[in-house]
Amino acid sequence: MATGSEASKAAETVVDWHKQDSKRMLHAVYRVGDLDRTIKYYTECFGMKLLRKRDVPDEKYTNAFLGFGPENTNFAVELTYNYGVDKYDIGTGFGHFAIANDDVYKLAENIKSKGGKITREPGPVKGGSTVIAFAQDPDGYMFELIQRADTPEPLCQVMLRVGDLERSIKFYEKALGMKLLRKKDVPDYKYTIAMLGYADEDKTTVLELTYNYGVTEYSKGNAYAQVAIGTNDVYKSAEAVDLATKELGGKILRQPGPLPGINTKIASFVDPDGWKVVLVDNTDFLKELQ
Ligand SMILES: N[C@@H](CCC(=O)N[C@@H](CS)C(=O)NCC(=O)O)C(=O)O
Repeated sequence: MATGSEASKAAETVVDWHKQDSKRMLHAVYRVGDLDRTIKYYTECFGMKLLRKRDVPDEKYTNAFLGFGPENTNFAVELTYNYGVDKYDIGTGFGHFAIANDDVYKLAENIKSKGGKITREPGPVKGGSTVIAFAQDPDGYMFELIQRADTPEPLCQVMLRVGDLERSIKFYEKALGMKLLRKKDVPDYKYTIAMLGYADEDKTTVLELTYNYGVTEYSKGNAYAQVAIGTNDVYKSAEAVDLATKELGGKILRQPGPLPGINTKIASFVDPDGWKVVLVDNTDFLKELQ
């Protein structure tokens, strides 16, 4: 068993590693029932670009990557189409992705004119002043549209609901070296949100964790899969995750190592709520893009 001083030394090593590492949110992975339908919707309604496509017939699936900029600098969505599966259950835990735009009213009009669905008209967020709207994609995934001046990263949030916000904040700080960028309690609407990430929330993609007062459990469904985070060393990053899971919950799913076939080094784990994260070696990821 680790003595007290060994444990605190391990914690210090982890903090040092997070400081040295260059972690970055790479993409969110989820399943869709018709790849062409989603690509059309995201390019026409949201203005995303199709960045790459990869068919893996041996495993009977196709991936498409879309986003607002190249994957070596920007966040992307990685859509997965499993041959023959046209419907998924999104569950109650997944919240939304978000798109920042300098004119949400115009964006919402554009979405409607292209046949897209606006489920919440543009206007100030309840309990605040930022202009938001919500759009729903053909599979039922929600996209919050957020009014914000020009930004290098329009694909700006992945929102997930959690059962204990303080536990989640500690977990993402310790396991992944994320910073708590902002926390906002909205008692009138009985929820608290925390923005976590690696740079300012108006310049990069952040994880938005939402706690609804009194709600500790959500269903995960089978549609949303995970976020991928780049790191300079999956082995060292996995050690940090391992320590965090021992203290706060969650579990390593895949020990760090190269993926058979493509040799990209990865590790994966679930957080205390069961949300999955994949760590991907930064250098291997750039090679995949070539
Ligand atoms: N109960 C909400 C809490 C989170 C929330 O309300 N978020 C704000 C955006 S930060 C929102 O969706 N507001 C809806 C509105 O203003 O119409 C949930 O779980 O989604």
